Amino acid sequence: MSRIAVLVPGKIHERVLARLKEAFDVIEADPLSLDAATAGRIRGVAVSGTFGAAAIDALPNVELISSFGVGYDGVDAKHAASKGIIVTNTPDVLNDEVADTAIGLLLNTVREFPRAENWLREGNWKPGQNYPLSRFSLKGRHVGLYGLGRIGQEIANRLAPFKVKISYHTRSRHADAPYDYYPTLKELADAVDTMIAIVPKTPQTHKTVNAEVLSALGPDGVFVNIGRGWTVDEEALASALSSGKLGAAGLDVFYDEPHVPAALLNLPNAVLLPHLASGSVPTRNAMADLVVDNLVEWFGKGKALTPVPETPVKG
Ligand code: NAP
Ligand code: 8YV
Repeated sequence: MSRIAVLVPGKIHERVLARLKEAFDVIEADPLSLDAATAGRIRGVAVSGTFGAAAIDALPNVELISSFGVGYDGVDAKHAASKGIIVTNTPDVLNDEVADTAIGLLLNTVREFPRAENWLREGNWKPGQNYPLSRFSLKGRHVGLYGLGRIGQEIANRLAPFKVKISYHTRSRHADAPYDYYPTLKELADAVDTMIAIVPKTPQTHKTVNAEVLSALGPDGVFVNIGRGWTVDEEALASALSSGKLGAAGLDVFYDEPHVPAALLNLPNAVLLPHLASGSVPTRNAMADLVVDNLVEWFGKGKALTPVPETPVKG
């Protein structure tokens, strides 16, 4: 009997490919370039990146699209749902890694550790010469979390021992969260001096961190983004950082990756990382396993492990 065909439309973690090949007939191709017979054989997809409506429509018998990453903004999940197709993502297995990165990025931004290390490596540490004191400290800060989901809650858990005050903004209040809730992002920004964004890329979050929000954080304010670059007006951010309206920023994500605007690259008060928050070998392996396990469970037992909320309930 021939094995179930699974399409891999582009580059993906090598463990996904290796494990898929043990269980499925893996076809590595662009869905729009397939002949009708091959397209008709494909029942599953494993994707890292984009998989839009045209790609979905090109596969008449696809049942499940397994997406690498917790953010699945590259996959047209609504269109898939309208056709009864399941979309899965990789939640939870990366919470700790991403939350750890958020804390590291926050400390690097506030205390300037990357700049200080560069200063040392450039041979500037000589008798009588010390790196200047950092302008900011984490001590006594009031941190506002824009997003208090799976990862946001882990960031909050890690912030508590730093003895900072924690508040948050989401659309719905978490009755059990011991933090002050602000019903709008602007109200949160007015109340805090430090903001960490960890919200998904949706039409509602587009450029919500704008000039008004950044000014509200103020000249001693710090902004960290570990969610999606989509959420930030990058021009307004660069302008606020260069004019001193905002103190400093730490960014793991950008609007048009891998493009990082020169206006940000040139700023001394911005710490910039290449979207690596989940990027350790163990965590990426766990994400890869979940991508494969969703396909294996669906085709073996008729139940997807981690369907996204848009997906029709099946199995
Ligand atoms: P999650 O559990 O779904 O949490 C999302 C949070 O965002 C919730 O608290 C949600 O609360 C809030 N939110 C959503 N839309 C909002 C809006 N319009 N206004 C205000 N709050 C809103 O997701 P997660 O697992 O924590 O992941 C969050 C995102 O982080 C992912 O979607 C991904 O884009 C990003 N991420 C980035 C990296 C990286 O490498 N840098 C790694 C992992 C994840 P309400 O629904 O109550 O509004
Ligand atoms: C990954 C992420 O880097 O999970 C997410 O939403 O942004 C990151 O963990 C990305 O998905 C891998 O391409």
